[in-house]
Amino acid sequence: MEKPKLALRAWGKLGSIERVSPFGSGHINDTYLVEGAGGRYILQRINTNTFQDVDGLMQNIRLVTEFITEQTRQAGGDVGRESMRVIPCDDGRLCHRDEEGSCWRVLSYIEGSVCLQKARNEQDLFECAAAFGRFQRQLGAFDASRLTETIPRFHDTPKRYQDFERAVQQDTMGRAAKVQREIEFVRQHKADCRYLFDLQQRGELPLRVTHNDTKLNNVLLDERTMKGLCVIDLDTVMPGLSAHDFGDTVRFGANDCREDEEDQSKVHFLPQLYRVCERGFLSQAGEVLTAREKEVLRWGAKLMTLECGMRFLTDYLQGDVYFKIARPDQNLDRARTQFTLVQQMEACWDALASQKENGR
Ligand code: GN1
Ligand code: MG
Repeated sequence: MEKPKLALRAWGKLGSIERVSPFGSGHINDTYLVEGAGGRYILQRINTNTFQDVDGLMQNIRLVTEFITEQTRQAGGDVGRESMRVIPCDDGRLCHRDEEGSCWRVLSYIEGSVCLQKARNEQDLFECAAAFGRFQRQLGAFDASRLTETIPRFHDTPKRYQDFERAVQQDTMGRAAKVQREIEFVRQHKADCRYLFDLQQRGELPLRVTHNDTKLNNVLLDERTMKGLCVIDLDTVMPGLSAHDFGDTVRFGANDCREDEEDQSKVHFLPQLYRVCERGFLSQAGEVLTAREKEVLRWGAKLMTLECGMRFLTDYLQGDVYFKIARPDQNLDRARTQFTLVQQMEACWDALASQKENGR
């Protein structure tokens, strides 16, 4: 625990620190809860392999959180709890670089909030989807050109496919032979990878300010009412597609399994939960989305799940260098779970059409 405590010296203004403990379950950054005389805070070490332009990233977060805070104020909401705040170091910088080159930041801790790994019921999932729908609506008037692209081509699915093929060709760990079935599954979906990308290129889908990592555990709920309070993990806020934000909520939430389930017979995509996500998301974002955007939501669900599976499989082939793992084969299990979910979405594809499309 020495390094986090050392880093906190850059925030003398927080007063004496009593405890620093690991917090949350992110796959990329290291997160700690800081408790001290001045209250509770979140401390994070930013993964600088993943995020190379930390200053651009912190600037994005500052711009977006300030914008949301202002929107919340105007709507008469609870400013202290409905957006997180970046707490600058004593010298005014948004993050602190230590002697080893690690970057640290401090964020406000939202009191009376909970973060769930799995929805306990439909209402939890509805609140998650609604929180990301609201995020998109609140940022509807934000000029996306002010944002740095923190991970270039983050949800460029055709590019993710190319990265996957390269990892298969290189096979640096000698693992490809073991996962031929999974490789084949991805290859059968090569053409699908282009679907939303091409629509956007043709001007049929607009670029919006999107969150790009819209899973349940990136939303804080009020511990008393269990209503969505605030969206967290803003590292990947960038210009993007609304279908992707909707889709990642479905990927993580519209099922009854863990993301890294080892037993594929326990993995079930649940269409009724898909509808809950759709209702929740549209309850907030519906008024700003175009008819075309609403029509392609199911593609967002399928492609975010496929893309995430490709990324886990790519990382497995490359030796688990990107996503944190706690056990061998965890990335392979994560990939398999995503592919099972894709298959099950395909099995009920017609039923996932937007209500309007169904009514035609
Ligand atoms: C990562 O850091 P975390 O766990 O919120 C990843 C997402 C993946 C997700 C899979 C920057 O998010 O893209 O969808 O894991 N974030 C980054 O659970 O790559
Ligand atoms: Mg996260």
